[in-house]
Amino acid sequence: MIAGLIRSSREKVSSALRGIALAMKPQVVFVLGGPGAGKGTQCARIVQNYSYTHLSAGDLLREERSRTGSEFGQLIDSYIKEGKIVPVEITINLLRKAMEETMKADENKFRFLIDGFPRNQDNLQGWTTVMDGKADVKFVLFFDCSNEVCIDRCLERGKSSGRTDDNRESLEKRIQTYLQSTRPIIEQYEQQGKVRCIDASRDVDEVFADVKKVLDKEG
Ligand code: UP5
Ligand code: MG
Repeated sequence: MIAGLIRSSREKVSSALRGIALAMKPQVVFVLGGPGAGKGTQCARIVQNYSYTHLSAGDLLREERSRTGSEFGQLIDSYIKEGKIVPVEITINLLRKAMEETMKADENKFRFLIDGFPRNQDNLQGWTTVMDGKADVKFVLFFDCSNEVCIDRCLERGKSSGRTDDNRESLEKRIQTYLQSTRPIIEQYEQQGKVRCIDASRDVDEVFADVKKVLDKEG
């Protein structure tokens, strides 16, 4: 009987350990930079070459905006057009759900590129409240690009993108928001030695060559 009990507790412990091994803590790289700096383009390249899942906060918000029955559709729509930052409760829920679904579908997918987030203090606080201890932020990949280049790229894309914020008026607001709210977040991470800065004004291949150097070194 005692042997049976020991065997059963051993089995419980080993099954719990298996559970821990399976539930890897998400490893996160925040991807930041101005509007049109090339965050999405470079994340797509990274996904082709490394085992990361790309989650663009902007894409998740645009999906939620067009989801039938979403109670936030109109709010998201007006925030995006105005280049303002959507309240974090909405964004963090979308990110958390996307991370959970990804890991549930494949336990090996625990590395995430979180693109376009956190953009302000509210975002950062929301992340800390919900994710502190549950995910590790490895570093911030910062695509550094002049405002002029950013604006030109988005205006060019605006000819065919259908994005409601790829027009000069929205872009000026997006740049202002970026300078006032997002740059201080990047600076905060910089002080912690967590920023990997990439000159994003060059062509896509040159930028990616530098991205590779960072990822090959730091995973
Ligand atoms: N392009 C890319 N790289 C190039 C290169 N090296 N040389 C020449 N051209 C290059 O690229 C933009 C365009 O430039 C493309 O046409 C590309 O081919 C070309 P892309 O890779 O899309 O740049 P990206 O930095 O991803 O630009 P994006 O417009 O997506 O940046 P934003 O940060 O402005 O947009 P996002 O989708 O993240 O957010 C949109 C809005 O959503 C925000 O303004 C905000 O209102 C809201 N939002 C929140 O409220 N909270 C969030 O957490 C996230 C978003
Ligand atoms: Mg993008």
